Amino acid sequence: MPKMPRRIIPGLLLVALIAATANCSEPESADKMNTQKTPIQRFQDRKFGMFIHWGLYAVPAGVWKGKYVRGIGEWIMNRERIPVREYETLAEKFNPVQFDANEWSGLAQDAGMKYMVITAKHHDGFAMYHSKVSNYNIVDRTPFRRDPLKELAEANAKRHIAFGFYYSQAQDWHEPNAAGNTWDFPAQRDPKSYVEGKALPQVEELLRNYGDLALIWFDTPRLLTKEQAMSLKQKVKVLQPACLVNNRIGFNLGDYFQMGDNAIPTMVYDWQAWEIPATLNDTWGFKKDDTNWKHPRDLIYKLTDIASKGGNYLLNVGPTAEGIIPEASQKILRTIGEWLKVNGESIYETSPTPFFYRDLIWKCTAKPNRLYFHIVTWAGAELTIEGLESKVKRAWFLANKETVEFKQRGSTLTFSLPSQPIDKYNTVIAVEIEDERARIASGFGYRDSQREMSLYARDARIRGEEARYDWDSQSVSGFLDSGSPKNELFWYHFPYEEGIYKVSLEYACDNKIAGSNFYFYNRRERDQKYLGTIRGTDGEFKVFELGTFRMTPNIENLLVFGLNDDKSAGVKVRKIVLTRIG
Ligand code: FHN
Repeated sequence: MPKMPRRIIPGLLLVALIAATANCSEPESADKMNTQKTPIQRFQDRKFGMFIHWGLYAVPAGVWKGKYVRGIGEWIMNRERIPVREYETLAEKFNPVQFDANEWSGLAQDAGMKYMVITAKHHDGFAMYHSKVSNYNIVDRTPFRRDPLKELAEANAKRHIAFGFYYSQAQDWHEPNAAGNTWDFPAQRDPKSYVEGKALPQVEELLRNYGDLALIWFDTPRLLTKEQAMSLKQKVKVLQPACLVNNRIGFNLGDYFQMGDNAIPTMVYDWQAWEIPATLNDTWGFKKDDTNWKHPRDLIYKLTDIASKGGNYLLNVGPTAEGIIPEASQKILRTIGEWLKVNGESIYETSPTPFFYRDLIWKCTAKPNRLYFHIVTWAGAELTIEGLESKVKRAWFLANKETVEFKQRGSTLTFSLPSQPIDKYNTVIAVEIEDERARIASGFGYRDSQREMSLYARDARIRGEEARYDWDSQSVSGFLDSGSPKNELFWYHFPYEEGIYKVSLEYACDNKIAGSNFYFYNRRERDQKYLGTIRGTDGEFKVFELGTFRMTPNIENLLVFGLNDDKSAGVKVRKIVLTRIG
């Protein structure tokens, strides 16, 4: 990931080319939300999208030759080093007769998702559409013989859901000259012949034959040169100037920035448009044994948190080989959709919080003359917001439209609340303010309050088969040593200023299970590392200092807490606090 702040600096060739196409009228987008806005603004307005990983890997669904295969489902060919000739035979078994484009598109609509991105070709190299470039595709090789992407393009256009394609531009395990397949093709590669012979012409097919596309979603650039990446971008911009490309095209050529998978940053990221691809369980492609579904409360929280930090949430479903989006995913998505039906105005077309968050009680999104306070942990009879200088005219709950009583003294705003939440997941208070943009008192703005910053377990990306977040104790536990992957909590943290920070860790541990080793480090600056031993706390939450860390403003900072031990697996980790001391 690039340093920040950064600008996208396209090569001269690309500049010339885009200038040459600038006079072309922008093609009509399927998304009619606001044609006055630029494609990137329309992208940012959508906020919530459906990602679909669907391909031949849905046939084994995480089990190969009777053995459960660890890791993400769509990587099964790579993990098991399945020879091309053997993997190809999965196509004969792929017959998703229950696929219904209208149902999938309708589910996205019910979930309140404004865009959809589906795998046209993932790393396994199999095209999920009718490609003339390679007959390794769903129409020519499977008994299904239909082009589901064409059907989805039509279904989404009817619903005004913006549509885009995932395309694995460098990894193609089916091709000897692409990146990734070292078991069939150990010899040296000629990526040029793969890019020119398959990737570029397939991207062209997608741009020519499926109507107006909102974006092409490239992934894992590996092996490709800058010139090759630029030729892909050119292809997109020449054929559909309004079609965006994501930053995983490589070389900072993207129209918008991509966070890592499931990687929610700890604070507002306002340098450019961005998106987080995320899973509903622990895989992208369908795995029949993966039922570690995230709770709708967690997902509504994440959607709110991401919007409040300025990003988009691209949430994945992994349909089965029969063409069904798993029932559990459907249920979860519809619950989110119900919440959005009532509270959507606090998410879509919003800009990020003007405030710094000091606790886990509320989040904020903004619009001209409006603030939305999302109460994510019910605070009881009152909620106090410090630092708002703009005069509040009125306040009301989005859930029932009822007025919320408030007092405003100086820059302290206090709402009177009922004892119980109005919405069981996230009660939103809409506030009308006199100023178009909220005026925030010095020391309370999201950029100027970083003396003390808490990294909560709730906001961490959690890795590990058994590790789970518990909302009541606000902590993660279950650090059982299950081999691979490891148990880790990740925070994507980019302080706005360079400094020395005192780091402390808060956890609770029963005395009898204490004693295991843990680590905490910054993956970008590996010398900033702490190794420690879990101590007993009589089961109470206690704070332990881990020393001082130097941190620079870089989006590549990745703070990692790790513990892999059956003995202390039950330790409850609540948060890490960073206090600036120099
Ligand atoms: O390797 C892929 C993975 O299979 C999946 O498609 C994700 C989605 O963001 N992208 C890559 C890993 O980052």
